[in-house]
Amino acid sequence: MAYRWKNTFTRADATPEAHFLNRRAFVGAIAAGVGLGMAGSRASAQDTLKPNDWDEITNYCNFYEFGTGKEDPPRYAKALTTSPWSIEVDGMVDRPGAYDVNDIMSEMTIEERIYRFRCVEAWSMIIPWNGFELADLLAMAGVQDGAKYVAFETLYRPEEMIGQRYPVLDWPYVEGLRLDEALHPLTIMATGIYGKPMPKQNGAPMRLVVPWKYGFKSIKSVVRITLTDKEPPTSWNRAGPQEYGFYSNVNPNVDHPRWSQATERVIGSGLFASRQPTLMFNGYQEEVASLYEGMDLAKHF
Ligand SMILES: Nc1nc2c(c(=O)[nH]1)N[C@H]1C(S)=C(S)[C@@H](COP(=O)(O)O)O[C@H]1N2
Ligand SMILES: [Mo]
Repeated sequence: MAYRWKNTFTRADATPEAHFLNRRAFVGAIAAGVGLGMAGSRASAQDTLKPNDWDEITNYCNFYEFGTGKEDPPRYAKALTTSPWSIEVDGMVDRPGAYDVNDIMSEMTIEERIYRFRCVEAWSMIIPWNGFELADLLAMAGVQDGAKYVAFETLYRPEEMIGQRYPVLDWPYVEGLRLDEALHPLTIMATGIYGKPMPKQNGAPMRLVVPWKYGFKSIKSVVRITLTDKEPPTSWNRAGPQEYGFYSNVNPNVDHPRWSQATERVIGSGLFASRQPTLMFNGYQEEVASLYEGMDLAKHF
């Protein structure tokens, strides 16, 4: 197996202490470079990131299923029924099926991960997610040899998702990762923010978070995960193939055709919103650069 396999799953404990301890364990493991083949300097910096506050994270959203304005999701996502909720895991897996999100969560170790978040529109935040590694969910389903990609799909329910009544995107929203990206320990399924359940506008009950890629790769309110041997279609690539590639790694040296990606507007920095330089792979270069060794990142944008 080219990837980490876990055959035991720790029962999640949602107490704040457990979040704290698990987070410390994660940061400690990274600082020591355990199993990740990396130096500690960059990753330990994540412990010093100062998160945006709750109101900023939950009131400035992109979730086109509820409209295209930043304030639309907070207003309209209340209509979404998030329980019961299951995720269909299918394709090249040993144990396909509809996994109830509560069952998934009870099998997973929920950690806090404070990550940079960089939207392709050139704004950024720091978000204290709670969640578990996608690799653990994939191990639960049993990835078969030959699988090369993971495809994701968001709920399609126009009765509750008013944005889906308009052909802004080809619904349902779909995304994809290469299998090694999906199995990377930085890639998580997020189940909450600030120790609270995931707000509906941020992708309840469970959404992907891939911190070194532009925000649109972090697909919300996931209902299907498919293991496949072919590169899956992605919503924004279908909508604008010249503007949004499959990889969409944060890269200050490869501009969007219509704007620069060299800097980003920091959400919450006040009236005269400050800009800061955008970091290669959104600051996760040491952890993920090896995934793209030998690739022309301007071609595979
Ligand atoms: N299903 C779905 N997922 C989505 C989107 C969307 O419109 N629909 N928007 C993406 C974009 S462009 C961004 S920047 C992030 C925003 O996440 P946040 O609102 O939690 O900050 O969600 C991503 N995931
Ligand atoms: Mo975005």
